[in-house]
Amino acid sequence: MSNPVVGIVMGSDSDFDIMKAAVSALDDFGIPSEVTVSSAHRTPAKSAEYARTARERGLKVIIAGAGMAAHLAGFMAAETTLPVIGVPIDAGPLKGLDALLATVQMPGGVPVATVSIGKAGAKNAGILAAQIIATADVEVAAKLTAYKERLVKEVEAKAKRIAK
Ligand code: RP5
Repeated sequence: MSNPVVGIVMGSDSDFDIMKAAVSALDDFGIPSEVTVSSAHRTPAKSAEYARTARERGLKVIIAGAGMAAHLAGFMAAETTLPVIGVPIDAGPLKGLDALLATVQMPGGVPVATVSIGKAGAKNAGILAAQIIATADVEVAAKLTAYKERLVKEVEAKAKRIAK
């Protein structure tokens, strides 16, 4: 199996049920990824080290998912020049709005590409990472084109099913 090019990090194992949508999306495009748990608050040293060494370890994109006061993606973005995609997780009583704001509201100079809250966001994070990889990989680009064509066919089939 080839070396991972996308690092998927989450603040807790309780995020995995949602974050596995990012793993599957990358698997579907044949992009090798690695998965770990690391928290901006509970294991700050591990999170910083992960982000600092990501490029030299061969990663091209980091996907960081966290809930509540979700600082993981921003924390990683502070420590790397790789693109960081943030997935806000609906893990607490505020149903992800807390994580969305904490992830998306980065100060100027340290971007985090924030996707939607929860499973759709995790899936989109995987697809967005594939699109970033595809800027320099024609095979992945072709798979993305085929994926878009599948989406069109699926919607056409749905329209046919309910049309009157
Ligand atoms: C965040 O706190 C994690 O990303 C998770 O979404 C949330 C709850 O974590 P656990 O208490 O379930 O470990 O840091």
